[in-house]
Amino acid sequence: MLIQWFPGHMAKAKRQMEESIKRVDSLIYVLDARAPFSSVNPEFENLIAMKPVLYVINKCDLVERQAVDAWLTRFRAAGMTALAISSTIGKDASKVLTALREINKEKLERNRQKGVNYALKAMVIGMPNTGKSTLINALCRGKKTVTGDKPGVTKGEQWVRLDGGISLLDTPGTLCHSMKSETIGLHLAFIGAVRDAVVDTTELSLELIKFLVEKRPGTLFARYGAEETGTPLEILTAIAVKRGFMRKGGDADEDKAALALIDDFRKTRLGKIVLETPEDEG
Ligand SMILES: Nc1nc2c(ncn2[C@@H]2O[C@H](COP(=O)(O)OP(=O)(O)OP(=O)(O)O)[C@@H](O)[C@H]2O)c(=O)[nH]1
Ligand SMILES: [Mg+2]
Repeated sequence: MLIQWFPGHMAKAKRQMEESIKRVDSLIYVLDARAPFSSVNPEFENLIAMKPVLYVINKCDLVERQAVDAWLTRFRAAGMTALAISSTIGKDASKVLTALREINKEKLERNRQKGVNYALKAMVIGMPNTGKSTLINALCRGKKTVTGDKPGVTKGEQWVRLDGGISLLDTPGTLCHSMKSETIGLHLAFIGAVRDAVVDTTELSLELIKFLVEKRPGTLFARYGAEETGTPLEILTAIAVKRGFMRKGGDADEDKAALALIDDFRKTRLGKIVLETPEDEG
């Protein structure tokens, strides 16, 4: 199943980011803990080559701790500055500011020696729905940016000034023109980085079933009492029957079951499930 979504606002956002990067000291690159590899956008290569980057693995509350630790180890081994947080939980986000000062240490020190009280500026980038605007709100302890449970909420750039002289630039989440692989596209769709309306959600749910049966056997049985044998469609039908999703004529409503399954996955009602590990990526 091929996933493709690159609306006009993303193309415009990319052009703007290429301009705005000149005005910032560094980048905060927000990744989704469920798919840290797939949420790295190959089209940001030119941006990350220009400034120091702080990689923030966000939404860590949605996966097991050891999965996050494995990714942190991988990123750090590759020489990347990375940390893991949940923007929606307590003061977790404040770690980002400490790390941001750290990656700009030399610049801050140079300015201090010159007697300049320098305010850091960072651009927050990432795939859609990874939690960029939520992170900024957590850091400014307010609701300065609009957030939402779907991709493409932020439509244009927005500066937010924090106490202590740091300014953050929120940017619209952007995907790439074409996905590097089918799996990457699927993972991005599972985590809600792709607008559901442009995806066949029933087909997507069959891919999710395939993944779960292979990598997390027992999950679907535990949640729905559905036997995990047969084709993904047969399993989806079983889920519909178990959940009582029936059409007027008495047939199972697989489309409704598909939506419920995807929603259950996103809300961790199937458990904390990471989609990819560093080993998968070789
Ligand atoms: N569970 C969980 N949800 C989070 C976390 N951070 C953000 N979210 C949720 O993820 C959804 C998307 O958050 P946004 O901040 O709007 O994401 P964004 O990256 O700005 O999205 P775009 O502007 O569309 O690119 C919202 O429903 C947030 O509440 C987190 O750490 N954990
Ligand atoms: Mg946003």
